[in-house]
Amino acid sequence: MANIALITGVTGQDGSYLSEFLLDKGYDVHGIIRRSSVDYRERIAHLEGHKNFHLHYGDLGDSMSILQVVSKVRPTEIYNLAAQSHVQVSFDSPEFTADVDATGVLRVLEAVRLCGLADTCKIYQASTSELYGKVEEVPQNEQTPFHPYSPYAVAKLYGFWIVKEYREAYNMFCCSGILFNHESERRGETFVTRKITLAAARIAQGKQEKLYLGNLSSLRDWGYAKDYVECMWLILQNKKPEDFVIATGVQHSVREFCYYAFKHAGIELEFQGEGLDEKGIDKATGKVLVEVSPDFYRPTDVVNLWGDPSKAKRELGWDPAKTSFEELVKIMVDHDMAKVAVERASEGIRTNLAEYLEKGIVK
Ligand code: F7E
Repeated sequence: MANIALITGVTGQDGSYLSEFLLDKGYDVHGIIRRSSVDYRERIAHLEGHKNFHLHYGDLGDSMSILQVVSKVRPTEIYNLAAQSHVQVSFDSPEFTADVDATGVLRVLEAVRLCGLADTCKIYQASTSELYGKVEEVPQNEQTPFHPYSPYAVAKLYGFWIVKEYREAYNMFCCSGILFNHESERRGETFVTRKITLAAARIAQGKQEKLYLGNLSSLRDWGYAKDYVECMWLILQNKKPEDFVIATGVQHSVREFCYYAFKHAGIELEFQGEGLDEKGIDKATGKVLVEVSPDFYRPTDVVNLWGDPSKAKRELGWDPAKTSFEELVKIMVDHDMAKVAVERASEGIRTNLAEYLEKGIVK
């Protein structure tokens, strides 16, 4: 039987990398996109026109649209990546977050059942390290108790449990990947890593004065999104439907990410002070480039995420060390240095664009 994948959230960071990965493997890839008058298809623009890549309108908040697409496509694998994925936003829009991130998962599972595909269609659910929230153990593995600590995490916890329930109640091949933070040059600009790499590039090229951040001491296990989509696929190729932690096993603080990103952009920072008074100062000039703002603090913040990927390594043969933390920072900063150089060139400002073209960072 031909491999037919259906991806919700295809326009996102992970959806775009997963589409490329599955197209390379010879899959027919179908993506669900929402109707919108603004163009948000930048990450998949290069795939449109590929003979095996197809897009359908649908919305996780609208069960009929999901049912229609599933019955038309009759996928052999579904990757449910669509979500309201911003933790801070979930405090402002908790109901919307619950509808999409919790009930939305149920809509996908029911669509598969109602279309009579329960025995033939495998389902991957994008779960998250945010389930560990106010952590009860460090590092976190598949046995660590959950303690969700935001409306986003609470909604995602429902998604995790409803997937497990359908697996046990209806014998469906559906599983969750408990993914720790995964970043890339395609990461949305309001997540902390991308916010930092873009700011470092803009400050280094004279386009921004300062960067304002929230909790600099927050700890994360950051991996490269391109490596993580392989694992989503491996989870569905496993003999048994099971849940897996996907992480690098290495932990860094927001402060460290900031230090390395600026360093790669040519600026050495020194951090001084504590809490809201902490500042990142350019060692060479003494200028304050990073400040802390209470605007970026959350009502409850998850501060100690650190994953243990042993099970994925052992049972899926997945390599969590493909891209190191330093390489990830470099990939993102190189990309954003080039992006800012292009912006400056279009404004008629002299840049080192030629160097970026030569390196293949700008195409
Ligand atoms: O925050 C702190 C912030 O927004 C990371 C999503 O993909 O990964 C992501 O969720 C940490 C937090 O990601 C700023 O308080 C400091 O402690 O980049 P983030 P997240 O909340 O970890 C998980 C696995 C998901 O599932 C989510 O969908 O950084 N932080 N200053 C800041 N965060 C932001 N956004 N902006 C700041 O200025």
